Amino acid sequence: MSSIFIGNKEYFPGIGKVAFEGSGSDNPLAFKFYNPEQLIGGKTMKEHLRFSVAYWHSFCGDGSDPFGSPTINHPWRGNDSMTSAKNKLDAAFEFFTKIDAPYYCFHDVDMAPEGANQVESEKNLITLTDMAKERQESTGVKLLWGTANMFSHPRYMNGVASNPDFQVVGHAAHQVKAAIDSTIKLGGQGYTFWGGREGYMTLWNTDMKRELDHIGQFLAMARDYARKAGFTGTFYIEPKAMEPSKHQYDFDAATVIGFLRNYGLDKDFKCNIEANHATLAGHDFVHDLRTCRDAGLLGSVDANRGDLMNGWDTDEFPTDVYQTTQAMLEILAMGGLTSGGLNFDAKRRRNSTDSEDLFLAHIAGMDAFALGLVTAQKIIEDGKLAEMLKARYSSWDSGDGAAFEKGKLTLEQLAAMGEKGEPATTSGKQEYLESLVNGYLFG
Ligand code: XLS
Ligand code: CA
Ligand code: CA
Repeated sequence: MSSIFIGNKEYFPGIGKVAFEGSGSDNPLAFKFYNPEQLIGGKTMKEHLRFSVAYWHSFCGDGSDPFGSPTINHPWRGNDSMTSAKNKLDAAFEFFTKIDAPYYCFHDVDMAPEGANQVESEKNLITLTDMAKERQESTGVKLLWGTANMFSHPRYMNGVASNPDFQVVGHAAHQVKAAIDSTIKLGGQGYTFWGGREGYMTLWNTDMKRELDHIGQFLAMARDYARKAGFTGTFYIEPKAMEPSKHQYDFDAATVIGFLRNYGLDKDFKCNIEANHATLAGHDFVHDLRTCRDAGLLGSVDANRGDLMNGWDTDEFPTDVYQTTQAMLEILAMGGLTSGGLNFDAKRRRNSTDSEDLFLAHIAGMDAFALGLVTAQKIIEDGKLAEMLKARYSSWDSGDGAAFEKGKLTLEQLAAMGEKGEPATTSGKQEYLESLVNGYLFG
């Protein structure tokens, strides 16, 4: 095993480049199902899956939670915040290279420490992103999307663009402009807005219509600036129902799609769907993916999963192959991801304290999505599910059903058809379909 290090130090010693060894391997630090070069329906797994590592959970998260202090020790901590940030960057690129992830995503403050004011923060960001650019060039790792963290700082406690105080919006604009500049410099394929504080706690103090108008206006300004500065990638809005706000404006995919269309943003913006956020809205992950696909607005995916027993954002690594299969079916059905990817917005558990756990967690997620991809392709090639779906709707394919779809019937004509007697009782065959899916998974 050869050492890989990006700066002067190897941060994950004893771990080499993770390779595909197949399902028979008992090496925990090998892929069992993710074989980057394997062809699935004419494209390699690597091209289909477009994996990305989230900078925040992987290199900033330390296992602390509201009840306890950190459990994970990061060996890149230095004597001051800029030294730590530079070391962390090297550790991150070492990890991306070893885990063989083609992409990463970051918030401004994940990579560069905040300064005493916005101007200093931007200076730090420029220094670190200049370094990141060099690291990208030397390793070949690319930026999937950039974003600004506009939810941690106390100035945003009442919202960002939705803040009742106009002064706050100027600060937000400064931060977004700097984050967009960095994303463009790093060749980012996307730019994400997750409105963590864009919501409200009580309607007693909230003018909802005005706040939404302000968000629409702010996003249009950000888009116009980025396009003028040469950004050709996709903007994403990431829905989330709650947490930290009681009610967030970007509640779920359907809400975001309506918002984008309402404010004329749907040509430049798409959705970035996170599995755990869909379940917080009371939907299955696949429901939000399908909603976006049907609207032509599925851009990218934050690949994680929640815990269905509780109502918060646990950001677990996605290891449920049933869910990854459903997700990959949606992605294949829309012709694959283009500028988006599968970004592991997931954190290892507080109790997963060994530094190899970061690798094991990503391997588990990458293998689960590879299995999902293989199974989804099997389902498509076999065609039985699609055939049954088509048959279920066949009464719309010809005759009066087709005339209805073409808008050629009046309500009176339709009502007359209702006099023909009771329709037949037709089974939905749900249990059979579910057993077919189990056959593709385990057969
Ligand atoms: C938080 C969100 C956040 C976005 C990026 O719940 O998932 O991490 O993905 O700001
Ligand atoms: Ca996310
Ligand atoms: Ca989340």
